[in-house]
Amino acid sequence: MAPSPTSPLLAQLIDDYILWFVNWHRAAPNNRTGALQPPARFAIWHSEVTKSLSGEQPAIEHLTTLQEQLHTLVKLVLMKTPDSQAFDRKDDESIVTKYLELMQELRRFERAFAMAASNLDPLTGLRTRLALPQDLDREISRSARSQRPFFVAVMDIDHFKKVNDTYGHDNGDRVLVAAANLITRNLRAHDDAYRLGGEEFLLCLKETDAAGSMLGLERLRAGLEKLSITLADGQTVSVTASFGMVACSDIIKADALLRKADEALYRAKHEGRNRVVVAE
Ligand code: GH3
Ligand code: MG
Ligand code: MG
Repeated sequence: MAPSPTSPLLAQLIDDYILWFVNWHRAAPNNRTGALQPPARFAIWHSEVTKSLSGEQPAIEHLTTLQEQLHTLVKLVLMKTPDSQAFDRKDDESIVTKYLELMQELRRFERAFAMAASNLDPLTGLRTRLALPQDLDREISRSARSQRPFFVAVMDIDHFKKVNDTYGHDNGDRVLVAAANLITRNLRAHDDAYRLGGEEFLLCLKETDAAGSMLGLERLRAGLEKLSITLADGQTVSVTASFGMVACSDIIKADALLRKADEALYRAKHEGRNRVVVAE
């Protein structure tokens, strides 16, 4: 999902809806016309978000339907309630229920936008690949200035498809979370970790030398092999991963660096998996 400019507008829209609801409750028995007006910003937000996202958007259509249902319900109840009379309790409850449903949906959007804007992967909490090119370029120039190398490793879980096929996609996700948590525990303060997608991760190791980063990756590899991951039904499973490591000591483009790491990973897979291979 695309982040701004829709996120601030969405926050205002949620505020508008809280206010709208308070007004609706004050509408009985007076001030009925005000309660008929949906917050004007909904239409603006709706058009912004549709423009910023491509393809079919069933979630937004659902939200629009909820919004229309709520306001139709309000109109009907206002029409059937005689002036100066309180709303029927059942009518009142059905509007409250619809309003809460709409608010929950809006909050879901708010969380999704916040997550997208933060460049964090919702499943594992690691960084996504979106921030990677600019992070790597920054590291490459820093390393050129300081004449100190840094190390990039691509990590790919072995035979992960078999985990999904055997235990289901949800359990596959549990394995990904467990692997990501292990990566986080193994990282040092200035290292970075990314989820590149699927069962692939990228580690950026700094303030170390080739032997040090090899040792760190080896520790991670052995740690994953030993890790007993609990699945939804309580049974446990273990996985291994292969690593392709590359040292960055020259001026090099980020995509060339990643290509070298990928080639080393390919060799690690080819040579039997569950190992760390250093790029030539
Ligand atoms: P290899 O040892 O050669 O890496 O084999 P592999 O099975 O790990 O690799 P392959 O690329 O064939 O399969 C990767 C699988 O990862 C296929 C895909 O369904 C699964 N996958 C991708 N993203 C996710 C995800 O977010 N959650 C889960 N559970 N599975 C995912
Ligand atoms: Mg893969
Ligand atoms: Mg794999």
